[in-house]
Amino acid sequence: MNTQRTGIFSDQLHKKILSATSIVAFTGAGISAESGVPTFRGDEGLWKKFKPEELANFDAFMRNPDLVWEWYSYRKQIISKIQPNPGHYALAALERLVPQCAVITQNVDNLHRRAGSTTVYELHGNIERNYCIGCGRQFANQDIGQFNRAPRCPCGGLIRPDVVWFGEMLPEDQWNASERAAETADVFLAIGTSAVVYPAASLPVIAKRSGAYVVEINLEYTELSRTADEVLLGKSGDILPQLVSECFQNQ
Ligand code: BV8
Repeated sequence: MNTQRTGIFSDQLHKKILSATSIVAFTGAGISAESGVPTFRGDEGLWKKFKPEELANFDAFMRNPDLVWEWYSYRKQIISKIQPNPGHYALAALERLVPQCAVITQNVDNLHRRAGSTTVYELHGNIERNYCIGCGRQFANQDIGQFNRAPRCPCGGLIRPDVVWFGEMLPEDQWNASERAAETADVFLAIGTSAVVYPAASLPVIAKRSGAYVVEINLEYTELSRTADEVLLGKSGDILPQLVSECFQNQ
């Protein structure tokens, strides 16, 4: 039981964090919710209006490139207007306080890097990058402007967002680095994820099996809660800054 506590958090969690050589933060859409990025499966979640199979897969894109592109244009516009929140900044601060600290994110919004995290593994790509499905040429968002029709490359090929769609492999280098980080973590923080998308959702289990102390930070219990050593219910934008300042107040 982790009942013993001097501050908000259990003494056990304090001990684990302060003695950790490696801390991994595994994040999902929930960590960006307080920045104004809609989550996927919440009440007003992105998938509410659309079904993943309709939009976030290659066949849907080839069947109706303009509809899929319109959805990504809408999300790109949201992401171009938002800022990282205290949860992102707390993880960037943690990277400066712990010998090894990696962020493994399922998010495509680039907010961890914008908050100052430097070791960030993007499992599902990055919505600020795009590429031609014909010749592979890369395009930044500003190179292609805001289209509601799928833009075309000078070679004539369709341009798609550089995100991982359902049924697509994750970037091998990002997955391998994430698996290694999960296997060697002393503390594994699973933050703002419903833990239903694989293989990403297997990382907390890999960490647990490899001996990590697994802590879930979420508004509610999830598939992952039974695996976690501790579940901290609340907003990540509140909990993460409190956790970092309480554990490292003397540094
Ligand atoms: C693959 C990028 C190999 C695009 C995304 C059956 C069983 C198991 C697996 C499968 C299966 N059938 C198919 C599969 C594989 C499939 C899969 O897992 N499907 C699921 C749905 C069953 N996976 C794949 O296809 C993956 N590839 O397997 O490759 C392969 C290859 C070929 C053939 C076969 C296999 C690729 C998956 C990647 C899909 N791409 N996104 C885009 O963004 O447009 S997934 C999408 O979901 C996002 O990346 C998102 O990050 C991810 C997970 O969602 P969450 O981040 O968890 O967000 P969600 O809204 O669900 O939850 C938010 C949470 O935050 C909630 O719990 C909420 O309570 C909490 N929260 C909210 N606010 C706060 C908060 N917490 C704290 N503070 C707050 N303020």
